Amino acid sequence: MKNSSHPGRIARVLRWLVAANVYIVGAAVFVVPPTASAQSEAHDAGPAEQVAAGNYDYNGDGLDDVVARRDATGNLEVWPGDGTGGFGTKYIVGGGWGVMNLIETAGDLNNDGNADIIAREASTGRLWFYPGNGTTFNSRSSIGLGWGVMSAIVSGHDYTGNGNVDIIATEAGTGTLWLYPGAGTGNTFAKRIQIGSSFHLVEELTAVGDMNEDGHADVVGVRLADECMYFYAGPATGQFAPPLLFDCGWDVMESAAAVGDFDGDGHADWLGREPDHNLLYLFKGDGTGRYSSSPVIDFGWNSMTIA
Ligand SMILES: [Ca+2]
Ligand SMILES: [Ca+2]
Ligand SMILES: [Ca+2]
Ligand SMILES: [Ca+2]
Repeated sequence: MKNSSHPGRIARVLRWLVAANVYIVGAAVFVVPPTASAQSEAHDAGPAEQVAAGNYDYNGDGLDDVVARRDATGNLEVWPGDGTGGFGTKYIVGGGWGVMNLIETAGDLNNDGNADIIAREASTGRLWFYPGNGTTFNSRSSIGLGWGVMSAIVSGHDYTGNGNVDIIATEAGTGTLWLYPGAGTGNTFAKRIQIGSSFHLVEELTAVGDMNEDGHADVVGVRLADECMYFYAGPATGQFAPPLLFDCGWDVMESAAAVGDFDGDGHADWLGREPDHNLLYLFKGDGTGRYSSSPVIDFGWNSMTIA
């Protein structure tokens, strides 16, 4: 997918149609989650917005933001969301992030109300916890060593149902998908649990939150076999539901990233980047696991690593 020479002409055309709000891709291939509508009613009856969207507010204004590293400088930047799908003025929160080979949003991992991030140090494989303070980040602490064997590490949501944010990671060599149950402190986790297998065949694993609003956080990922994105409905019993195909054409896309409810309509959304045209897309979740449209919201993000 990151190889832009990969044949993807049809997918690229479809992508542009989607950008023009012609919903061919989603309409053609999406399979509706079988229990989505019934459980959406339960969601409507309860205060589940926090579950659906997660915490992506890094500047403390209540609106979801994007964190990204400018790769040329190693600076970490906060791009404040404006609540309607656009950005306010970005600001730099610090330098030296070039030593990290993974930076991910982590929601409120330590339960203090501020969105946090995790990052993996390339030279050591150590995973670091950076607690947000509503503007930048407080002093980091170590989650632990050994994370270099993971091809994906995502966080930001509670997958066990105890109210604490967890980490999910794919072990590259075995394809095992691991769940690390969070303890609510940011840097301590209970014994990991295997929640999936063959995830080495899935890239762009993204902890998008509760996209179908059934009270359980979900993930999406792109299968290498067909470059299509699949929806993995969140677990009620520790395992994800069988994947549902919902969006193809990801041979021309990359950098899927969770972003909370970025347009402020109450449904969790996610980002994706098209490197050929250096465009940043917002996939607007519709509350059923699908997205209603995917407008281009910015350009020039090829030089960034999106957390
Ligand atoms: Ca914000
Ligand atoms: Ca926090
Ligand atoms: Ca869900
Ligand atoms: Ca939304």
